[in-house]
Amino acid sequence: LPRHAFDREYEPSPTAWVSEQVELYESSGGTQGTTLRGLPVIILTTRGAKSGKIRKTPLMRVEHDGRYAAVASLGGAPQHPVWYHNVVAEPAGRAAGRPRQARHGRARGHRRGEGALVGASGRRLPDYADYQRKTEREIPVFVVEPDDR
Ligand code: F42
Repeated sequence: LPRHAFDREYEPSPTAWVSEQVELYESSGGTQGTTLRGLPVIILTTRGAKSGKIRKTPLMRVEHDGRYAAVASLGGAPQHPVWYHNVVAEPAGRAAGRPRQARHGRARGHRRGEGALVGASGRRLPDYADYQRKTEREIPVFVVEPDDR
């Protein structure tokens, strides 16, 4: 889809600090709003499984073998974030990741029980290990492939 098609159907997150981060990231061409508590983020774009609206979700930029791992942690909440279901329904999303360079990627399929990736992200971003301990569900991890690979 051309970029304007995404933008026309874009529905900002109802969570103000989240939609403000996306707004800042995009209006600055990926030079501001690039971190959360000092750690880099990506902006994952999905289509709402029910509404068909374009949703943009900041996520931690967990790098793994030149790819990103999108971790559906939601702070260790008992349920998956809504964007998880959007990715399952339509795996081809987009991710803008690098400041200045605006790398886009595609989420290609999700992998359950991705022990290695959760381990890797857990080491890099210790919060994820804490989140996993908080919840009964297995926190899903998606592999987000940059387009330039
Ligand atoms: N969340 C994470 O899970 N992992 C992270 O690593 C992470 C990092 C992060 C960094 C910066 C930042 O600003 C936020 C970060 N977050 C992270 C939070 C993340 O951006 C999301 O806010 C969070 O994961 C919650 O995602 P969510 O999809 O559950 O969002 C809710 C609040 C939401 O927007 N809901 C919408 C709504 O209107 O209530 C619906 C969105 C939607 O896709 N709806 C579907 C549709 O079809 O449009 C269907 C809804 C249905 O009924 O099924």
